[in-house]
Amino acid sequence: MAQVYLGLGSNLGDREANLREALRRLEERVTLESVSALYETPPLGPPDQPWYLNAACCGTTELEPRKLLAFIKEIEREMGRVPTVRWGPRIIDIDILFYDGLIVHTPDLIIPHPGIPDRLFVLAPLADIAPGFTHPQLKEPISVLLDRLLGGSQAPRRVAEAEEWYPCTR
Ligand code: PH2
Ligand code: MG
Ligand code: MG
Repeated sequence: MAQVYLGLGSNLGDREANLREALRRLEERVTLESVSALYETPPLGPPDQPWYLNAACCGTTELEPRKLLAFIKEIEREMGRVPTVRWGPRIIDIDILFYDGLIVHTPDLIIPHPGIPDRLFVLAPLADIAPGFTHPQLKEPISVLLDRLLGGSQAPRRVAEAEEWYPCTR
């Protein structure tokens, strides 16, 4: 059994409903322990696309990393995600952020997710559910990574608390 942290994003259609649907489908193989607040964030990448809603969750799973990736890709595909330009708009994006303290470096899977220290839209929701989690390569907790990236500027806007948008059963 592994503990995993996942990042979720959507900037097309009913973004909140898409994130909710993704979590609902994830629950088939991932036992959710916590879900972050919902954040509205400006797009990283091509600027001519809608703002994103982003969130993060934590859960346990029996799936090994590669199987978890395949499961996630299947959910993205079933929800109607179509291939587009790098960092282009998408109905749903689910990224493996951490898988226990594991470090994986293969062409199609990198864990921890390489964008974590540079992305407010990942760090802000992650800090809700795992402020003390130490990044296995950077050896620093999420809260420190977030504070450094913020550098005094404002955190992304919280648009809904966890209980409001995805009340967990536990
Ligand atoms: N995901 C991307 C590219 N750009 N921008 C925001 N604000 N949020 C995202 O989740 C995001 C992005 C590629 O996965
Ligand atoms: Mg992504
Ligand atoms: Mg992705």
